Amino acid sequence: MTSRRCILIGAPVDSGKRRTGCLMGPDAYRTAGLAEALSDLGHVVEDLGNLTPAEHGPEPDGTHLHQPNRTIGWTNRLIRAAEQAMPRGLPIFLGGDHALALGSVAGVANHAARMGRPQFVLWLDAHSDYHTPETSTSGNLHGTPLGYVTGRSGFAGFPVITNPVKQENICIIGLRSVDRPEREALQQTKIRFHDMRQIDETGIARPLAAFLDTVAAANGMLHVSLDVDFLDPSIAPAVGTTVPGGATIREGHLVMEMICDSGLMTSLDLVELNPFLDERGRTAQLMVDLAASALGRRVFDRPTQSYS
Ligand code: 4U7
Ligand code: MN
Ligand code: MN
Ligand code: MN
Repeated sequence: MTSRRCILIGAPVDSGKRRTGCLMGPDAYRTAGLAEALSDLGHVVEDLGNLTPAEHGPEPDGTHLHQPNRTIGWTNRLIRAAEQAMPRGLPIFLGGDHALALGSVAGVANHAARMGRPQFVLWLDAHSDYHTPETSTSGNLHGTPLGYVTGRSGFAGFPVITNPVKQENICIIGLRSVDRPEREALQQTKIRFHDMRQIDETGIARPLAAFLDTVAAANGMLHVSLDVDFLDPSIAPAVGTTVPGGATIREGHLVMEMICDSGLMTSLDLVELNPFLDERGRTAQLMVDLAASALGRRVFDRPTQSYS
């Protein structure tokens, strides 16, 4: 694959849920050798270090939401970071919990709009993260980024979404835990979603290939958001929200290898790693290996494949 400038952006967001520890994620990825893995593949790697949230108000009393204002601060900061990085290279957002995607996706979508190109999002997750602050019963904002970036209402105090990602430009793969209000809302949308039962039946390559074809046909920009809980907890234990029945190591790598072959990925989130829950760094290592697959690591070179 052609050499890219990979811009590592540490985003130790830990406000998206109550169980803490994701703030250690960026340094776990560094310790697991992310920069070295990417430079070994011939890429130029630039590490911007860790961001801090933009200035924000104190947390309000009497709300079911967990740390909304800190999350607003992060969102403002990450939109700016994404907008600044996109013209220079391929940003890799090192989470941090999935609340970071409120900012990363909103920011890359602003850049795509400036370029006059459609933004697409591939969401690899056990959960659909399509809540709004109003529909969320947990009050955990890491369950809301797809609701936010598609322009759902209910995000009072958050930066206004100027370039919503079109529903039909989103594909979610890996689902096995969807709350009732999310399921009912999701079924009214044009979002493509594939649960694990479908993956069992068709394999993971088929729905992914169909989505990548659509992105290519539209000359789209592709943001990939990889939640650790996409993977089965037996291979990726370092996550607060374990749901059994997730993707295998090979399914994870195949997704990343196909993304690489497509040449379409323009930005990437690595989210929800909680190193405090890890076993000898194996989840951090697996996430680094998956990122390497997305950026060209392979056993043998193959001619460009058509999967559909
Ligand atoms: B993650 C949940 F209730 N839906 O809203 C919620 F099941 O970023 C989970 O995908 C959200 O890990 C999970 O709290 C957010 C819950
Ligand atoms: Mn998620
Ligand atoms: Mn999840
Ligand atoms: Mn999670």
